[in-house]
Amino acid sequence: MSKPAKPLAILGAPPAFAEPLHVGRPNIGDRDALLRRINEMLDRRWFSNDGPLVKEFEARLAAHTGTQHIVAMSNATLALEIAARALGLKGEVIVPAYTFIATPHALQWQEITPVFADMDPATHTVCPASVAKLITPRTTGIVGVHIWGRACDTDALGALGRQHGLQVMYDAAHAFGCSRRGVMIGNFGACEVFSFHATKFLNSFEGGAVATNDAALAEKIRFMRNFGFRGVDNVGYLGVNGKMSEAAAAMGLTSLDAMAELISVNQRNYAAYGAGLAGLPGVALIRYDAAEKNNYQYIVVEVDPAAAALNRDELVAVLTAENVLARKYFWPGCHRMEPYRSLQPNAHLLLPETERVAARILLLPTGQAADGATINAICGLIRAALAQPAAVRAALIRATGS
Ligand code: T4K
Repeated sequence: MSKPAKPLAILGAPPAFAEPLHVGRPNIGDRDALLRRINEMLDRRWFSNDGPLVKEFEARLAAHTGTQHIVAMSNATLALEIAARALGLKGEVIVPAYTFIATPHALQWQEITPVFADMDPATHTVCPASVAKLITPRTTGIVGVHIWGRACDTDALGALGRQHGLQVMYDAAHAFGCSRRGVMIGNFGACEVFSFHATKFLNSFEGGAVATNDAALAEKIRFMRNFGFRGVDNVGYLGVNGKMSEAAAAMGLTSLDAMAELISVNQRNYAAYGAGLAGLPGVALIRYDAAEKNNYQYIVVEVDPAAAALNRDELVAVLTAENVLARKYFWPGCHRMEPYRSLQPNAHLLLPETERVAARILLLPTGQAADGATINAICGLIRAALAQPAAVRAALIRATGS
């Protein structure tokens, strides 16, 4: 149970936290081990281009996921672009509207049209029935996204791919260390893409990787990552620079060493939020299937405006005033962001669940930067706000002058 909260900042009290509390504060593993790796890298004078740290990182990622091939990249967005190109995607590709903007951008950047499918509200992942309705003669692929590390319905998406001759790949930016029916993410579809951005529980400052069990695809992706070079003085493909640096791999390896500890911190935080928010009408933490592996890196709260005393936006305003920078990922949905808003102005008509759920979600701080006392205080603030909705609403109206 959380402690009684102090008076709310939105009602004129000082904020609960002097410094902003961010969602996505990076985890740091063993600092000395990181600095040792960086020092060794400096001594070697080998900073990039498939260096020993990148090779070690790839091998350890492969061991963790049980995937045959891992190709480390400078970030997940570029990894998605390279994977889509290596798979020959063109024309139209079906993606969820409820995802980070990088998923459709990686396609649109290559003049492939992302076609937005609706979500399954139970999992927040793409709804296979919605995908099926969007397949046209121009469709070449499906990109599923394992939102919050909860796996897509890979059986249904795989079946659609086989039935219609489409490539199926996954944006697994959230899903390193997660499983579906006991199989680690990294082993589904033609390939899967991880992100190791600073805000991910396992980070390499910036970074990503393509995981695949297809040797020919992995080889092609490796060449594309390095300008298409096939040995010295010979370019065999159109390529780009998607290489991971040695410094990034040093951080990635240091994160991997700490992975078990980072997941247990996230799990502990998830349990603390669960206890702190228990019993609040209309306020629900999303559930992670205890039978699967999950990294618990996101604290995702769904606020039902019909049952909760305040809606999501009101709660975010309350928390922001306290210096708790809750985020509304992935509102308002990619279809409502440019260039898609202009290119596909009617997309929302086919996305009722995305529209409904995206307006309810808020994310709260977790990871090593959030301790038990912080989480208790945040839950106390939410409880206090929900206990006095009329006062909060009046304060919000005064603040916005409307
Ligand atoms: N696919 C999906 C489904 C994704 O979610 C993402 C990225 C991608 C693909 C692409 O992966 P990468 O190309 O990035 O590898 C953040 C992250 O930048 C982004 O990586 C992530 N998803 C997304 C969910 O969250 P923003 O625009 O919210 O970033 P920003 O700068 O607001 O950072 C989030 C919070 O973290 C802020 O409150 C500040 C805090 N922060 C951030 C950084 C970088 C820190 O405290 N320290 C830091 O160093 O996207």
